[in-house]
Amino acid sequence: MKCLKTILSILPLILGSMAFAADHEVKMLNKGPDGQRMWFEPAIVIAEPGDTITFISFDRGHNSQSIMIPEGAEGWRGKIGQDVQVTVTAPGVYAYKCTPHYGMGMVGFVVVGDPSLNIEAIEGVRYPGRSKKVAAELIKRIKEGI
Ligand SMILES: [Cu+2]
Repeated sequence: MKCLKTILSILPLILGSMAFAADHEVKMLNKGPDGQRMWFEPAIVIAEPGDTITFISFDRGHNSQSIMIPEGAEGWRGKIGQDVQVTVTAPGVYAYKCTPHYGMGMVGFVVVGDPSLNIEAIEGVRYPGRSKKVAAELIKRIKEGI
């Protein structure tokens, strides 16, 4: 009986913490909504600490791998052609890529809380090929508050 009481007393704490964590879905696409080739949709996710991001293998041949993340955060490397779920805890901006299509502009960002914490480091990344232009446009939007 004591055990049940303990469970009942901590249950609201468990449910409470779950209720605030949202999941954000990002589709990995061959073609974006504006005709972009090789695209994460949405390319910018606004999240809160504790939220999860699920990268959906909508079209084949893509993955999601972190490039530059806030201090104290954990990086990730999804397998090609598979969904991957990431929990974002540390505040700041997370930059990630699709490994095979990075040079084709397949790059994306997750903003957790205040982007100014590490936006300079994110801007300092040497994005290859078409990602340079795509990242610059997305970072501009992040700085302008989307
Ligand atoms: Cu890809």
